[in-house]
Amino acid sequence: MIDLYYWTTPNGHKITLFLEEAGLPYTIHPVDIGKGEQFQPDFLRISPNNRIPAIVDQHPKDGGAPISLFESGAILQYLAEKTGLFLSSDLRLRTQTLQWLYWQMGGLGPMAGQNHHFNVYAPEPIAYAIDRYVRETARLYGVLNKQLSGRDFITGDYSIADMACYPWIVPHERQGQDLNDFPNVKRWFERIAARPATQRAYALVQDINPVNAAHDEQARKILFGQDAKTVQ
Ligand SMILES: N[C@@H](CCC(=O)N[C@@H](CS)C(=O)NCC(=O)O)C(=O)O
Repeated sequence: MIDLYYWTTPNGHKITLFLEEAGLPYTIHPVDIGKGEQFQPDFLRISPNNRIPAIVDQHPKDGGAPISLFESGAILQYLAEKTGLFLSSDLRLRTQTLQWLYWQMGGLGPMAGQNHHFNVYAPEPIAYAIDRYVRETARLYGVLNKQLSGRDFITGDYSIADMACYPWIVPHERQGQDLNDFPNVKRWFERIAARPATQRAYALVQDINPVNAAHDEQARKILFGQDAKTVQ
C-alpha cells in the first residue's frame, strides 16, 4: 500500500498517473496547499521542502521499514523500480528515459511553473517576466516536439518521462502556447489523454478539489509569501 500526499496540481498528477497505470493500491491524503496544510508537522516530516507530492511506501521491496519520499521525479523513479514498469531495464533505454525525466524536472516544470506565476498569479503584469517565461516554455515545447518526431512516446514506450511531462502540457493555454504549433506534441498529448488511467487520474480532481477555485488572497500569501523564515 502506498500513502500518497497529494493535491490537484501538475506535480500531484504525475504520481496518480503512475499509480493508476500500474494498478498499485494507494490511499490519498489530500494536502490543501492553498490552506497551508503543507506546513503541518506530520507532512513536513515526510516532505521537508513543504511541497506535494510525497509518498510513504508501507511495504518496500526489501521487506524493511516504510520508506518515505518527496520530489515527484524521485517518486516516479522509485515506483518504476518497485514495480518494474514504465522504466526499461535496458541500460540505453533506461538512461534515455531518466534523461528526459530530469529534463522535465529541471526545465519544463520550473519554467512552466514561473510562466503560470507571471501569467496568472502575479499581482501586476510584468511584461519582461511574462515574455521571458512564455518564450522559454515555447523553446521547451519545441525541444519536446523534435524528440517526439517519429515516436509515439518520449523514449519509445510509454514511460515515467511521459508521465512527468504530460501534466505540465495540460495547462498549455495558460502558458501562452498553441499545440497546433507543435504537431508531434499535440498527437502525443491526445494519445496520453485518451488512456483510461489518465482519465481516472484526472477524475480524482472532482473528488478531492471539486471547486478548484483560483487562489484567494489568503492562499496567495501562503503560496507566494514564503522565505527562509517560513521553513526555520
Ligand atoms: N520539484 C518538486 C516541486 C513540487 C511543487 O512545487 N509542488 C507544489 C504544487 S505543484 C507545492 O506543493 N506547493 C506548495 C507551496 O508552494 O507551498 C516536485 O517535483 O515534487
